[in-house]
Amino acid sequence: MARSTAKGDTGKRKGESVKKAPRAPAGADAPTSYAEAQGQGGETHQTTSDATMTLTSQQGIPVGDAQNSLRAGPRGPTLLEDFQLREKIFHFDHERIPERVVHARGYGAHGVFELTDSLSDICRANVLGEVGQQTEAFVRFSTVAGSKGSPDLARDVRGFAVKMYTREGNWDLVGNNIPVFFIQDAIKFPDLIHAVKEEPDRAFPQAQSAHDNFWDFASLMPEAWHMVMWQMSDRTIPRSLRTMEGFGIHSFRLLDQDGNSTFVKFHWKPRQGLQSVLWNEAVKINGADPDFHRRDMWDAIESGDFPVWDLGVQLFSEEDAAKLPFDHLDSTKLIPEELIPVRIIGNLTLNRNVENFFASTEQVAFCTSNMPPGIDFSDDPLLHGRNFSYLDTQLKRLGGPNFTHIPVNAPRCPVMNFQQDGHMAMTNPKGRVNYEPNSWGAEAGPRENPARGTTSFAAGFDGPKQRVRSESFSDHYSQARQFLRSQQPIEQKHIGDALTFELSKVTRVDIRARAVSHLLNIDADLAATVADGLGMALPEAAVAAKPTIDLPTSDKLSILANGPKDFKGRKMGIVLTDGSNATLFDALIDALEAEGAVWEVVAPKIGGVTLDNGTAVAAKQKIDGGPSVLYDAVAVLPSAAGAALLAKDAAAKDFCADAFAHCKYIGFSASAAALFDAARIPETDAGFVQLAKPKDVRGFVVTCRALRFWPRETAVDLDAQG
Ligand code: HDE
Repeated sequence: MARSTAKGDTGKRKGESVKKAPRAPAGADAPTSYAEAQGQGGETHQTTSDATMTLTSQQGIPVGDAQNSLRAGPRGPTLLEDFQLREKIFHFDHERIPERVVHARGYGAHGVFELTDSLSDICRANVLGEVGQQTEAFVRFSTVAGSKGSPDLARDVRGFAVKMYTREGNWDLVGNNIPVFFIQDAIKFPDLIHAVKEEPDRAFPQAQSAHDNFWDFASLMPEAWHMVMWQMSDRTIPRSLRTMEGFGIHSFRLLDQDGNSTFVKFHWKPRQGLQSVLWNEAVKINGADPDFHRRDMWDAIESGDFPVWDLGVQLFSEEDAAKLPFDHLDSTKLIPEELIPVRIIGNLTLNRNVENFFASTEQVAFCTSNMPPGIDFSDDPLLHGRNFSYLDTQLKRLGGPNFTHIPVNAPRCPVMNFQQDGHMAMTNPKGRVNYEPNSWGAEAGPRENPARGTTSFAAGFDGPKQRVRSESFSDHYSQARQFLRSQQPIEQKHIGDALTFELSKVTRVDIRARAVSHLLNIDADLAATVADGLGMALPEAAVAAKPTIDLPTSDKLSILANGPKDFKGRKMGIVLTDGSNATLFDALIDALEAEGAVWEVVAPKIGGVTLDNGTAVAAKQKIDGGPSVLYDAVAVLPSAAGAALLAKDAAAKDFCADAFAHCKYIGFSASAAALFDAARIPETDAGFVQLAKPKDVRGFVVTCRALRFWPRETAVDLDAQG
């Protein structure tokens, strides 16, 4: 056998192992250096300017053969001398950084925040003062409990973390898609997270709260039960990251030039409207497309359908706060919008996908204490714990104190101080001076600036030092009841179904009973429904620190009352077969595109179909790869022969049966009837729209704006559907 040797950069070799060296893709915009290829700027070491770049080691040493390691003879041992092999494997071995201890599974995108209404009268932060000003932003959405590779549709709270690169430094609003939290004091956070994550001996279940440990903990923590109501609602199975609200949760302070304070709670409201999936659907989406949410976000941004959220603020004074029937410093409480309205002051548009997931989404480091002068903390004890935790966790995750040098974390305004050195320091103070005060005149470097710098609200404290929970935090059930009763009946049913499902996964009967004992303090009917669903007798109500009071209901707490007004950005799955009606199909896609909706053809073969006028249409999904759970509505338009064929196909029958069970609007051609029969769809209802002629399609798309035909749900009643 001939030796494999590289001969110059033509890559010519002798004998049987001759292979061409891989080439970088040619193209006018091919990067000319590693640094450029990484999008990180910096010095350019490689000067090759044509489109064919030479592969190099990390040290810039040109590589002639990247296919074979250096060995003593063709069948001999590999040599330690092979620095190319060692460097490549060494680097690979160190590719992973610790995943986040919570919120490990996440997805990020770049965007811009624009202020539309100035708060300059009450807040000195520039980002909230100058109307029309645009501030670069990065957002990372996440689930909480699952690991990095867990599925997107786990029933879980979603993180909604926004970094705004303001002119006065980074402002991180690290929120969730639920406006309250499980616990009142940060010291309980490790317990909460340990309880919800996989159980430590067996390392399962992954990414779900439906297990003994979570419900054991929750049932011993009365303060958790407001959040539990939200968690068991459809808020935790959103249709898309684009259709969720975001909340800063805590009260913060806005400070004016004179140090006067106004309390504020932050809200992100999606212009896309609120929308969720059903639990039975979520379970199936996780199998069909575990990346459902990230794919949806990526596709929307790539197609130019940029999601937008309005930023709203609830502003209130110390006196307003004193009049609230609960303590606003307690993160298990929200302030209903009916009590303090949300004022919209700006909007956030996500308009650019990341170029590299690791560089941006994985390395982004949020910290609740990142806020420009003019925004300050309230005394929420949860918030103070977070301020410590986030900085601490970045050190562990990103490996040193210089994570602010990573492009996604670096402020866009000047950074000037005398902090230096440390692992991976990319910038260091220049010149001789690295301390202050100093007397180096023109070279003295930056100095503090009382007029521009951060100030804290001058709150006075005179209480004794003690470990104590304020009496004002002790009403645990009234807002839980308010949330439940603010839901529409179908949403209330989902909460009951979800509780029943989750508790049915709890093996210890006493834990189930203790959980239901809290429900008795929230709503007797809900408790009875869940107890019945579990097949158990009603327990005694949990001992309540304070009796539950009836608070007025609030429409803003319902998803269905705050849905979209159109089908824009939603996706239709269109089932076609050979011989499907071309005029109908053309009319349908015209109507969908006019609405701003997207569509995919689902066909028996991925190669596509030939319509009745001879037109070939490519398929996006083969029928078993595109189940109806991936779509907001479906159109089933087979030819008669196609329907007969599909009627024998399990995936095609599931497609229809699930679309029916999940209350989706279904457009259909007359010949689809054979398939519906085979799918055992009992009867067509008002959620079915027959598409006989092209003029029928517009009405169908308008019907789809309602997203689901809910009356069907009570008829179908999927077992354990949440
Ligand atoms: Fe977090 N949380 N958290 N959290 N949190 C983290 O920081 C923590 C809390 C939230 O996309 C960690 O960088 C404590 C509330 C989001 O990178 C960690 C407490 C809210 C993200 C941490 C809370 C959140 C995190 C893990 C109780 C909603 C993801 C990785 C006092 C307002 C950010 C990291 C991203 C991440 C600690 C409670 C939201 C360990 C101690 C309340 C969206 O620092």
